[in-house]
Amino acid sequence: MQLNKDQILSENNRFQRSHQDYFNFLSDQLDNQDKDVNGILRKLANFQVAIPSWALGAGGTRFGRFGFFGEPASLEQKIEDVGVLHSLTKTAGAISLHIPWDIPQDYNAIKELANANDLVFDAVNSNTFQDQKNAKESYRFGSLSNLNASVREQAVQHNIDVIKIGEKLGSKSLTVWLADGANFAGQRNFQSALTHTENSLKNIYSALPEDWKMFIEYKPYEPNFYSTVIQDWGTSFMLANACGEKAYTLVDLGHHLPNTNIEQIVSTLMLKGKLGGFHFNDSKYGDDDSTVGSVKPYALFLIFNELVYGMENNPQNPDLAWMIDASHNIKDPLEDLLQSLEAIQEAYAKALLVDQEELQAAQSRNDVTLCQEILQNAYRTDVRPLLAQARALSGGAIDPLKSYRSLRIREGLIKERGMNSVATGL
Ligand code: LRH
Ligand code: MN
Repeated sequence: MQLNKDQILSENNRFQRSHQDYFNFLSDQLDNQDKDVNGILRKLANFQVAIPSWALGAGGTRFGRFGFFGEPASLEQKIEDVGVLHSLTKTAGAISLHIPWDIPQDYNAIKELANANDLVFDAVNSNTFQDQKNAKESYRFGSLSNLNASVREQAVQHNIDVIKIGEKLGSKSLTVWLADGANFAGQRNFQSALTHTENSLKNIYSALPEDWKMFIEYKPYEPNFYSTVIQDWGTSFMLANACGEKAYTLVDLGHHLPNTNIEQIVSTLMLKGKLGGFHFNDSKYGDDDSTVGSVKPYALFLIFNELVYGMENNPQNPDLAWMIDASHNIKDPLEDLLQSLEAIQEAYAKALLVDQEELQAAQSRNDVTLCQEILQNAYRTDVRPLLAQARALSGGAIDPLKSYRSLRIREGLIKERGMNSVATGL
């Protein structure tokens, strides 16, 4: 399924009048505050978020999975679904593949299909947290950290194979997330686990093409419930430094213990030039992989406030990789992703409204109340007309979710794929 420009235009005609009124009202307000409205619209239009190939079907938990109808059962159908998201939002211009869930059969055909949907391939993700059929070694007791050298070699070789797949697709980065750890105290020697992991990562790093990046993703627990080798940002940061200048830390918002100050972690990593990218999602308890901004929208805003500051003041940190990492148990995956894309753009737009100079001036005077007011005024601004205008100017939908429904896209996918097609992935 592919949407065409006329479908989007006829949809936008329905909303044009009310949207223009809202947008004019807001841009007048912002003009009066000397905000660069066109500058903000440009930044929103250029802000592209990669969609995870593993989040286009219904996820599940160990307690069960409720399939969602018309799921993409092939890599081709996954690319088409991301194409639909990008046609509606013009902010989802990339797909992030997970290997071996998404190994292309025909690389040229896959690249052509991505091109036809105006998509590029973002980071490729390795998988040494599941045993593959006919695999020589098992990852039951870890992969890159495993005590057994031939298990580590198998895991290192898998990552090198993933890089090769990414190279054929034009990807420029590898994301390494390790489930490695222990379920019980005494099960593993922490130091040997970390040392093996560091050496294994260095072996993968040495196979990284010159213009590639390696993202090291940390997580405090799950699937191991006593310790995880790469448990927090500090461990990832240390390993990235040990590997070299092409290695960075990847922040998955769901990979933090309750009440962790993630915006401070972001600020520190940007100052040190080691923040590589994000996996956006939201969570109330653990790694819930819920819709972005559905639980802690203010925390997401504070993170973007640090990102905007860092993007203006930390040239030592490279351009960031923006990705969603979510899993959908009861909602239409495409509706969920449309909401997540909206929440990310909303947090970014609000952060762009923060007068960083005014904030620094208030901070230098220790005017705490004014510091709060500067942030909260930006956060309390309804920026949705800015998002809609940026989309419309890029040929996207003024209201992607309403148009997704009124264009009956899910019904169309079910007609094409049937009720019981199942997507590979989580
Ligand atoms: C681990 C994780 C990682 C992916 C997986 C699908 O929790 O966030 O980024 O490999 O989800
Ligand atoms: Mn992740």
